[in-house]
Formats: sequence, C-alpha cells, structure tokens
Amino acid sequence: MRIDGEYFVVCLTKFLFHYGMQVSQKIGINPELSKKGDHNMIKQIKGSVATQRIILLLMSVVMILAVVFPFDVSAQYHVQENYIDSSATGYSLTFHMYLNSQTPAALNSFIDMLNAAPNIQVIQNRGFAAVVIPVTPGQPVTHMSIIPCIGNIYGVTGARGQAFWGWFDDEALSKGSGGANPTTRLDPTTGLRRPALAARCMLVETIQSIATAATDEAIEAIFGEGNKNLDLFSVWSLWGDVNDDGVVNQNDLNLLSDHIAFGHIPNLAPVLNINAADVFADGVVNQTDLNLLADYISFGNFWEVILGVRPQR
Ligand SMILES: [Ca+2]
Ligand SMILES: [Ca+2]
Repeated sequence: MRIDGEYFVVCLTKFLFHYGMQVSQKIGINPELSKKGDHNMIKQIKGSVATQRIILLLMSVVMILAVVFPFDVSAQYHVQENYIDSSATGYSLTFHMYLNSQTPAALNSFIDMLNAAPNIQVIQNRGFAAVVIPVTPGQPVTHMSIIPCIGNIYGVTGARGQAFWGWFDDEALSKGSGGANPTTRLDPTTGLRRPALAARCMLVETIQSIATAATDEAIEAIFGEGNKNLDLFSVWSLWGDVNDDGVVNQNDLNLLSDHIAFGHIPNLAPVLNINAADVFADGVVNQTDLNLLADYISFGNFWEVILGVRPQR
C-alpha cells in the first residue's frame, strides 16, 4: 500500500474546505439564522470557522512540506506489511541425513523413526534422505520433536558407531578449515564436506533465530537473500576421531590428552571435535574417555575395544 504525503494532505484539505463551506453557509446564506438574531450561535459558529481557517493554514504548510519532502507510509512499515501479507509464509527447514552409501544400519533406524512420525515424510533431496519441515519466521518452530532424536550411533560388538556431531548448513560445511581463507574440508573416505573442528551444532540457534525473526533482515540472515529454505545436514564422526581425519590413532589420543590437561585454559585449549571425544558415552569428556581411547589404540588389534557404547540407564 502506498500513501504519499501529498495525496493525504490533498484529501484532508478537500474535507476541511467542504466542511468550512457548510459552516459559512450557515452564517451568511441561511437567512433564518440571521433573522433570529441568535448572536450566541453566530458567535459560536464564527469561532468554529476561525478554527477551521487556522487548521487550513497549518495544513497548507504541511502540504507544502509534503510536496518538498514526500514520504511513503508503506516504506516505513515495509516489514509489517510483508509480515501480515504472504511473504513470511512458505519457509522451510530441510533436514538431510548426510551419510553416503556407507550408511550404518543404525541410521536406517532414524529414517524408519521419521517415516513413522505423523506429518513427516522422508524424501530424497540432493542425494540424501531428508525431511522438510515448514516454519514461519517469528513463530515457534513446530513438528520438531522428532529431529533431536537423531543423534549418536552407538558402537556395538562387531560394528563401530559414530558420534553425532550436529546439524550444519551449507555455509558451515563450506568453511570446514575455518580461518580467513576457508576451503571446503572433505571426508577422505566419503568425499562429504566436513565442518570446522571447532564447529558446534546449529540446530538450537537456528530454531531460536526463526522464532524471534521480526525483520526482513533477520529472515534473510537465516535463509539467505531470496531463499525460503535452509538446508541442514546431520554430521557424524568416528568415536575417538577428535581431529576428524577419518582415522583413530595416537594423534587423537595426544589431542584428547591436551584437551583434558589444558582445555580450561583459554590460550592453551586445543581445538577438537568434542562430541567424538566422549568415547565413554556419558555426556562428559574426562580422564575416563582418555583411558578408554588409550586402550582402544594400544590393544584394539588384540581384542575388541568398543568406543561409544550406549550408556546404561
Ligand atoms: Ca583422527
Ligand atoms: Ca565420557
């Protein structure tokens, strides 16, 4: 809707002009009123006319200003208009199961779980099983209860599991090495993109941003200019592979050891994938994890040491 100042003032002036004419007619043209000599009423009406003339004068000044400095009401309330109309609809989050053909069997259980959930349909998107969830900026995200259920793939006898790292968007996966000149970091085995070692799951932050988005700028910051969908990819890593190079070896043990020794010192804390470090899966990373990882590296070739066993409840 466009209302410029000039149009607004012209309409108001016309109204006042007609109203003033009617008042004048009551005094000068209406002979009955004059004949009656009702001076009080005439005085009252004259006062009204004087008021109208002052208003007309003020409105004329406003009209001149409006012509010199035109304004657009709709431009000032652009966000609210979009919001009320239709621009805030049709947004979505697409959750991709970001593993290739080497998908562990455990991942299929997540997909089965999604398929069984009401109002959720698993599709193929960009080559991966995915679910699309509609969202409305400025409102709480619904239909999300199933997504946080996608998490760790626990290790079992005869099959290594994978630690759930988190949900990441295309930007996070394209800046895997971080730094001033980021280049995409790829998994040497699968060829899939990897986030930066220090990256953390974006899901909670993304949902909160959508729920509180109140301006076009905030919406664009989430979905990108001209986009209405945000792709999020679930990323896993081998239990214990804290430097995320696709193998679990002494380098990971050294890094985890440094983390336990210096992780609380800001300038000395090493960067690592903390989710992969919780090999004794109890939600905390400490000496117990370091001991288990040391056993795995030292004795894993002699007997089975399972990392990431499902915690007992
Ligand atoms: Ca490693
Ligand atoms: Ca632990």
